[in-house]
Amino acid sequence: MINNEKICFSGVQPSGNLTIGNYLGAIQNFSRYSEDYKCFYCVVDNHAITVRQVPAELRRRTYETLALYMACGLDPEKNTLYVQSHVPAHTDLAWILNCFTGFGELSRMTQFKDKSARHADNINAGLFTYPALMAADILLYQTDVVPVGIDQKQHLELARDIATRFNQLYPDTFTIPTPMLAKSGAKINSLADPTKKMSKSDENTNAVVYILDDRDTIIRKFKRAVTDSDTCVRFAEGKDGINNLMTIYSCFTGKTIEEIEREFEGQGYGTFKLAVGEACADALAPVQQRYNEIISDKAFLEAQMKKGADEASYYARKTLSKVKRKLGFVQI
Ligand code: ATP
Ligand code: LTN
Repeated sequence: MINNEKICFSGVQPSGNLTIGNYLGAIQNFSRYSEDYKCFYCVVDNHAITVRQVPAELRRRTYETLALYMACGLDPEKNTLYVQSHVPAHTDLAWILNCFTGFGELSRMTQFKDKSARHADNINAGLFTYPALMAADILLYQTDVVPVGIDQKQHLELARDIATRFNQLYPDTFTIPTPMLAKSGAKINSLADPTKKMSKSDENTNAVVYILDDRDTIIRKFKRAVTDSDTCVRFAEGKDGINNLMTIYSCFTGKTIEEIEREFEGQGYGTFKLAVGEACADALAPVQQRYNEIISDKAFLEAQMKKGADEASYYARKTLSKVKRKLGFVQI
């Protein structure tokens, strides 16, 4: 608790251009917690270097991700918005938690298995121990809730296990966090292969709709989305492409699946895909407009980074020094 408010933490990697998966599964939900929780939203650059990054792009995307947080409605006066590497307590606690995390546990993480298959030339120790850093991010702030997409649920469960294990040895150290998945939108799939998650690091840019894509590009990408040989817009098993488009349409319009089925009864996929593209472009237009205003003001963004890092450090240091005291580290 901070000032009688429960605590919310989440993070996004500056590892690529953000997608509507990041938006619907995570960032859009962040602002829902702003009113009733003390929120920390972090740009997790330490996580991003578990796969190789081009330095100039990493730097640019760090600014962009912070600007997008604000453009998506996160007020820096109400939320602590900051960059992970500006608060060294994250990596400090991560080392400690590494010593409380099992090799077997880390070996079971599906993200590690996926990413090590995709980056077979660079299976580094950071990629392997990444969930301990993620646990540190969360536990440093005595976090109660963590809004994330479904792909992060396994990491959250591990964070809970690490915290519980630590608390058994050293009672009352960490709050046990709860994952908060979006009601719909917790898993948005690729437009090219709708059985797989839409991912910002996908090489096929047609499979992915970026938050900053312009209207024509968005509509074109939805027009090309892979569907099936049926013609009826209905949510059913085996219709992964249509199910995904219906989920996206539902998230952007607030309509239920039943309402969408009725709306497009007797109409073909072409009309439906155009409607999804338009709904998405309409919803993103105000975000893009705010983003363009914010991103051009680098001094403002840097001032916000500094303010966020100072605020976050204050709370992070409290937990870190408690942990070190409990472990028996000499503090001077
Ligand atoms: P990468 O491709 O680099 O692994 P990513 O697109 O998975 O990146 P992250 O930075 O790892 O993005 O994720 C940020 C947040 O967005 C997380 O909470 C994650 O669960 C959520 N998220 C990412 N992709 C999707 C998706 N396709 N559907 C719903 N939520 C998603
Ligand atoms: N692992 C997450 C990003 C992330 C995160 C976090 C999310 C790092 N630290 C803490 C929630 C809480 C990802 O790859 N999407």
